[in-house]
Amino acid sequence: MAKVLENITSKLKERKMHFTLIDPDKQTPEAAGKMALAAQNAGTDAIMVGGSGNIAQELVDETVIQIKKQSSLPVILFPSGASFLSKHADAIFFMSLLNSRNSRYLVREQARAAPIIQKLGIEPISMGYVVVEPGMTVGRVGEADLVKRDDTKSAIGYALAAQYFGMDFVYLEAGSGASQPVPVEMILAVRKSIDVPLIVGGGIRDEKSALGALNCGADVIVTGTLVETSSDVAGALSPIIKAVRSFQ
Ligand code: 1GP
Repeated sequence: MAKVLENITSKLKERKMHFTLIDPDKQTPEAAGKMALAAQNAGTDAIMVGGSGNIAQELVDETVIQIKKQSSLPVILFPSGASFLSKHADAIFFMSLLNSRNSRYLVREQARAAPIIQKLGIEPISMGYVVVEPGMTVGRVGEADLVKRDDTKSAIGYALAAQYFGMDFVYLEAGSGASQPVPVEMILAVRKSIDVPLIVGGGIRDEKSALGALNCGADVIVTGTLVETSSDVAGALSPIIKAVRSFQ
């Protein structure tokens, strides 16, 4: 098993995890590095670098370089497409937006990126990505046939399909900045149906919503907007990470 996946898999046997999402488009690379360090000090386990915009590869590169320079956390790319790559990243979520109507987001961007990922030597971590209402920008840009908030059956179907495809993770996404996170009933039902680790993100901004997702079986919680909008990143993340660590 490759290094980053192996680390995450062995940690998940002991406890739940928290990943911090940084969008290269939202601040300078320097500021992204500072955010990563603050998130590390608060106890986050990894930095995901991603965004739905059309981001220049140099900016992705510079952002990853600064995060690596200022923190010692693993950096995992969370790409919007085949040009969202950096050889400085430790790994990439090699993901398919399973409920996209456009084959571009299911497999075509991935087919363009795969040989480059191989050449750059970035560790691919396979992930099935499922976008739930409200879906926000990623739902729109990714042309997702959004899973309705009460359609637990569809969520289970996509998650189980991901597992049967052999994917390492399932990610239930409400969309960055969502007013409500993925419903807890949906998380619980999906968790009961699959064996692979479950990542949950979108709209988690406080301890209560983090605990809701964790109690229902989320293995990894992702927060992005909270970090972007806070002047005290460590202070904002601490209660959420405390919730994550309370499951040890
Ligand atoms: C988006 O799930 C992540 O991909 C994070 O969402 O920005 O709402 O925390 P937020």
